[in-house]
Amino acid sequence: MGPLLRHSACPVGCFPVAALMPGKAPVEIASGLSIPWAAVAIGDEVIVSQRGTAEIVAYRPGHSLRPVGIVPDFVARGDGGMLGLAVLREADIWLYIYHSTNNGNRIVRMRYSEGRLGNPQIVLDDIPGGRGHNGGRIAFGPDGMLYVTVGETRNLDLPQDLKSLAGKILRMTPDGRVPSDNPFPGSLVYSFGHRNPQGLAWDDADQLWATEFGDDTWDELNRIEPGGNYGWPMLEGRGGNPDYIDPVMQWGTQEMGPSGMAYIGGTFFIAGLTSQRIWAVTIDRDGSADARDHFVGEYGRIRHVLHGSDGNLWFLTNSRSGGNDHIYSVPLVPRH
Ligand SMILES: [Ca+2]
Repeated sequence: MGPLLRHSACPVGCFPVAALMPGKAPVEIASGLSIPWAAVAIGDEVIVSQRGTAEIVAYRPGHSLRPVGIVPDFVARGDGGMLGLAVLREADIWLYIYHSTNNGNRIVRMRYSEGRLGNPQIVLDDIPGGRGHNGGRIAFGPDGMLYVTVGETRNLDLPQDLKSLAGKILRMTPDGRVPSDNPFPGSLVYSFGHRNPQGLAWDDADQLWATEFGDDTWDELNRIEPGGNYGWPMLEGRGGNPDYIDPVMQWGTQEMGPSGMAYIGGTFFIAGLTSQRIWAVTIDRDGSADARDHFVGEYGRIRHVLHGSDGNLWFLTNSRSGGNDHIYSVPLVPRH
């Protein structure tokens, strides 16, 4: 498979020394999108959510975008709307969708069959939502559980309130129940003290990491521990307070503004939304990090990155006004 080796033998706590970076010349693979927020591969298709619309679309290489279904009870509101996607492959294929409603945010799942979405089943309803800081990234972990980022909805009382799902990362079974081994018995809360996390990725040791929009000073990359308190709103960025877990990396908000994240071949790729770039980050076993930015300003705001079905890094652009957004594919090459 060429030089892009995955270090599957890396023990717990160890990080590969190999690192990847985007090559030159991204190729546009989909266009005419309006604020695409998430994308997942199903078969030879890519399913895409767009923040302002109830319609889910599919892209297949060489074909135009195709609608595959409508999500009912959808409301576009502020930075909410049609947000995260995840796929569960059982006997059936289920598309999981995090979206806004009149009452907050909701996760539904819809069976994907013969190129169409079936009727929704509610996985989790009444997730706190608002005009801002809705979180919205969802992903299945290597343990088969669904992880969800929920923003604090601009209510600073909620991130430290374990009875609220706002300002949290949640962990649930595929049908929305509390796993018996969650850190707080009877609660979906996996970690707390978050502001507006929108990126989730697992490394080679199955360790969860999350990106988080800071307020006006520090954006964060956090190593997520079950039951961990990540400090918001008492702290933004590193504080050195033993009561809170400091980010492994932090960036000034103009240099980052992180939304989606992917972990590929030993490297974290982070979509710099505010900063209009892609960050490639490696973290050595001693905790020292190497972070390099790519495509600064070349493609505008970038909402999400993922490991594409062609093996490349895919990224989703996010224009301010919507209507002219793209998905690009770029090969990954060894860092030099
Ligand atoms: Ca923090």
